[in-house]
Amino acid sequence: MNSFRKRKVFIVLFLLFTNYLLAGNNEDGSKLWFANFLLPAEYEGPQISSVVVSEESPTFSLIRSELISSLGILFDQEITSMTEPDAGSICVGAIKNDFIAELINPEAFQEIGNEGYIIKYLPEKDMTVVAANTDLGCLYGTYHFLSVLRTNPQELTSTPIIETPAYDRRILNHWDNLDGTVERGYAGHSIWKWDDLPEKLNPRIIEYARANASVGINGTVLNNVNASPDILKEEFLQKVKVVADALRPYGMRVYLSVNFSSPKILGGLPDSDPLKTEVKNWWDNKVQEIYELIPDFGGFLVKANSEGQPGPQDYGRTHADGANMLADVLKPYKGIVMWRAFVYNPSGDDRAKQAYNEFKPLDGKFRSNVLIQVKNGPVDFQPREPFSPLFGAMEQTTLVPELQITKEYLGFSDHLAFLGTLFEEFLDTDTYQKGRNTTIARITNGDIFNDPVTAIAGVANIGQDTNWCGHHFAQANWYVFGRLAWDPGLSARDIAKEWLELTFSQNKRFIHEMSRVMMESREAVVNYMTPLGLHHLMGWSHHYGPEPWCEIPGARPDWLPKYYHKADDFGIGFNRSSTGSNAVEQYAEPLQIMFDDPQLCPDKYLLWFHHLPWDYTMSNGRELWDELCYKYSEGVDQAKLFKATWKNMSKYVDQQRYDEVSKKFDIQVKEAIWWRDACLLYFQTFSEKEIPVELDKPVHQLEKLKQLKFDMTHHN
Ligand code: BDP
Repeated sequence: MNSFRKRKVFIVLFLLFTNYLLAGNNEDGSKLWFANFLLPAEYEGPQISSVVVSEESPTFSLIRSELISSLGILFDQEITSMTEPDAGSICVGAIKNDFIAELINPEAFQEIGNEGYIIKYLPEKDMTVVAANTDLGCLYGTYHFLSVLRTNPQELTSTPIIETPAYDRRILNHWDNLDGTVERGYAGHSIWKWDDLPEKLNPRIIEYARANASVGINGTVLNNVNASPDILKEEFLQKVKVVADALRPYGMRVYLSVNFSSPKILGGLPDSDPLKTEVKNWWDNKVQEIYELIPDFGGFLVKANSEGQPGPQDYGRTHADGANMLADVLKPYKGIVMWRAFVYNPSGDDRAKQAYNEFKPLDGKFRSNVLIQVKNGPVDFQPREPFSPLFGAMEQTTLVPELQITKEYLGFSDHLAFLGTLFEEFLDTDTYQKGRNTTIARITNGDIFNDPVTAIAGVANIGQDTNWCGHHFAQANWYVFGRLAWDPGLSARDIAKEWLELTFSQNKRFIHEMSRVMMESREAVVNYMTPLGLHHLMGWSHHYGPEPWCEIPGARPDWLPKYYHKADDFGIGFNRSSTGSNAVEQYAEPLQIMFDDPQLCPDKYLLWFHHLPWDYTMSNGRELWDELCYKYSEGVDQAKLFKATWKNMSKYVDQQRYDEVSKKFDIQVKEAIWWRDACLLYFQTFSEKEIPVELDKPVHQLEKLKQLKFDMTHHN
């Protein structure tokens, strides 16, 4: 070999080696946001060599082992467990413990409640203290300490960190069926593995509990809202008990979705009329049976008289009659009822108005342990919707915001769409219901109304896939739900950065570039799927891909895209203004006036509230048709840019995750183009206008797109 070639080989080998060092070993995503890494050389926070956990309980022993193993990795040294604190110790304990009281002023504890905590570094002693009123508070403090140690250690030595959660109940809703499938799940089968229970617990359930506790999630509804009555059979309750026992040390309480007809189906009663004594007795006995097995059981989630599910209206009773009966039965055990407001009926003129119309008149009629669970938007978890007008309108009822973490309408687990921006936009929206700055977060977390208990729910995106959520970046949606449920004041951008650091790499360029991608990603999906307030354009039943033309003989009209986009020769959009369905009336002023007038209505909601001519002049001077073309086009460009950005990230991430995410971006770009072409070509048949010449031309033909048939099996 001549010396030039030798040098070339050497350079190639050298590059491969450095690449290997930088990228580290392959990661399969199973570690979630607990990536193993050493603290960087420039780390200047406390040096920790020992752990003192002052008390004993299952939760305290978790805290001890978590600190020993995590700090051992971070400091790359053995961390000892001691009984007396010393310089270099981290001390964790509850206020009732004398030695913690000596280290931290006990008065501080009055404010932090049952789940809050204080993290304080004592420079004169060189000790870090994590203190709380309860062992659960200490657990949350421990996880927060570990996260701050990795992402922002200066914070630990500057001022004490004092945290309390905004919502009392921060709950995941699993739409897991008892046969192991997951409704709208795109990450494999259910992690509960019901068939193995009660004998065998899936070890992943412990990791799941740890992950949830690390972001402050404290409850989980185990089964689908389209609930099988079988969940309440003795055989299943034994399984539920085993899961509940496993989750308990992590502060996770178990809840169940129940089928309103259970007394009839399981108990053999003639019906399930909530006002009948024998029906109530049946529930009484069932609830007693549950609490004997699971003393801290959280309560029920109920989807009633919605999409074919049974409910009190089957017997001429109201939602309040049904919810209150269950609430009375649960009350002695401090259980709650989360009753969903997701109701709509094909006979109404506008689906977006119906939940409000049914529930608003019931305000003041619910027991104090009934919480009404309301989806963020008035229709159904679309890429963008205005908020549901119920928020703020029910002053005497506690409302639970329901967010969807699984991406039923945002590209399943194939597209990168960071939902932090969606959740933030929603929680920060001012409802104006009680004057200015009555945001949805403040309306629902007890700031504005005096709710006895508050809650927030997220429909989980978790399954048996090795990387838990189907797409590596979809883990961030689970993470951000937890973080915002704890503190809705946090910014989505900061959370994205924090998650990237904990999950992938501390490299500044990587975090900068990828947090930008994450922050733009949901808007990109809105642009290439449903810009300018369009909604519900997706495929029938599976909800994947564009089908704005969809027609199914005999189908419910409100399940078809045409009901929503109303494209015709004149224009496009749903007239919900005062000249149309008047859904705007359900909002407080000044929103009502704003939404009602196309000149004042924000572009992002324009076609949600208005049916406008194709040549309508937008605020930027473009014609509506052109603007639509620009938006679809922008979405495709954004997806392409994400893919290109990721291409430059290979040196910062391991090969396996790099490759897997690359493949997802290939799909995302391809499907963004599919969405653009399908929607523009179809709407063009009405507008009869040209796509602006400066934009990319469609690559598909409408007739061919209409003929596509899907095999959805690979998506589950
Ligand atoms: C829709 C889903 C459906 C759910 C329903 C619900 O398509 O699978 O059962 O919401 O929330 O988004 O009850």
